[in-house]
Amino acid sequence: MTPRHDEAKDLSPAGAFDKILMVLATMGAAVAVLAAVVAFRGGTASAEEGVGGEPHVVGFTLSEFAIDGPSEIGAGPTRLQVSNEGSVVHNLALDGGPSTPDLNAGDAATLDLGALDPGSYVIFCSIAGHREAGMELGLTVVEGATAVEPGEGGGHAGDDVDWADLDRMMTESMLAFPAETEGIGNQELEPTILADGTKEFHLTAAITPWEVEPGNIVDAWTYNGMVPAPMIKVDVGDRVRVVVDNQLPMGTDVHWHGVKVPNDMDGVAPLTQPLIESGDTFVYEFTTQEPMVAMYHAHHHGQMQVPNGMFGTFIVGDVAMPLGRTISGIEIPQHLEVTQEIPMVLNDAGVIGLSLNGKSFPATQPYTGAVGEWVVVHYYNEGLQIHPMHLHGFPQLVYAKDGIPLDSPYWVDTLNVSPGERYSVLVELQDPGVWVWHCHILTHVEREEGMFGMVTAFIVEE
Ligand SMILES: [Cu+2]
Repeated sequence: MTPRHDEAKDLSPAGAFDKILMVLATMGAAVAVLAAVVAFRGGTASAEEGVGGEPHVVGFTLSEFAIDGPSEIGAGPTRLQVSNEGSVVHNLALDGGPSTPDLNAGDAATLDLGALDPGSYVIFCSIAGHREAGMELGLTVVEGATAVEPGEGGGHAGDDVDWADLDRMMTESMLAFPAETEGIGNQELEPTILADGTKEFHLTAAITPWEVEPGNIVDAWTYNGMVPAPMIKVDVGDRVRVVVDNQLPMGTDVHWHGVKVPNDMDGVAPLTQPLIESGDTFVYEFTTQEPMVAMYHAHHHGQMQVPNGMFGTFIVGDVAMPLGRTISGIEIPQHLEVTQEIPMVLNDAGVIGLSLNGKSFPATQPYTGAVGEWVVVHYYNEGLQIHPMHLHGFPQLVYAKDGIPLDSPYWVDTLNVSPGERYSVLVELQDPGVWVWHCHILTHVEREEGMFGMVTAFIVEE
């Protein structure tokens, strides 16, 4: 096998069908149906036996988070025709071999694997977290085989789509909510008050087990063993001291995202401080200057440490709400009691994957309240993708962006939150019921096996 890297635009006869699928996807066709159609197509993917040294051409499709295609192919020169039918960037790599470039949604490429010897291979998507989320497929290369068998594990083959089974899996997955798991994130961290009034907090960074969904316990990278990390709440004007003990196998640092701090406290090793080596400690110290809805996370190898769990919320004082004002004809009471302040931390990668506050549905926390209550939600996106967060039933009044009060607050039913952003919203629980609350990128919440990921619900009582 002499693997080599090759790239080409989609020239396959299946290209037109791919486009129809894309249109269906953007029209918001039911995810389960789409997944089944994609799987059907995967099962009958074009495969041509090499003639006169011509390579086999084998089709594979990528989506969130599956690789659809044959699991068995013949030995010899092999070329994979790879198309991304998902909604985010994917690629396809042979373990220990070549990879396609990163493919945007709708893109395609050819991956030339050279002459494959008989044996077992693994192909996967190397985008952080995607392999762990299910984008991995075993590929058996068989001597003398001339026909490509449809995939066994990658979806339903041909006419065998069991629609009733898809219905059953979706229903069962939804009725499993809420499911208990070990560990709760965002627990408020109590400071030690020093003689001069300084609030001292202790964070220990380490790899610790974290149950993302029932039975799925991952090696998370955590502060004090929880995901999201402990919530730190201080007042404006507080002297804050945070002692960071690094028990990770590698260096780290902590960036106070959104908090105004001196440059040497900004947490960007090696530019503003030395790297906190494995086994070392570092002390951050600063005085808070203004109300802020902020967060903290690793900066060093953030692409790995943050999605794996090293993120937390950091609240300074109270950000002003537009009380007594009329927004788009709706009057906000001058005197309203906020009964809950909910941190909603979004993630989509690393070992944690698609999650709300470190948990994947049905292990996400349900929220409860009574008709007439007002609640505040602070969204934080610590992931790598955008997430349009949709709350059924009640409009959300966006009153602060990145902790900065808006001169013109506005109502939404879906709020797009990009990586690094924070939004603060005020919600009145107006009607009783189970009101689902989820990311509206449908592949972030549903897959063929049912509901998962970025979904929870507000359960409102009379
Ligand atoms: Cu999303």
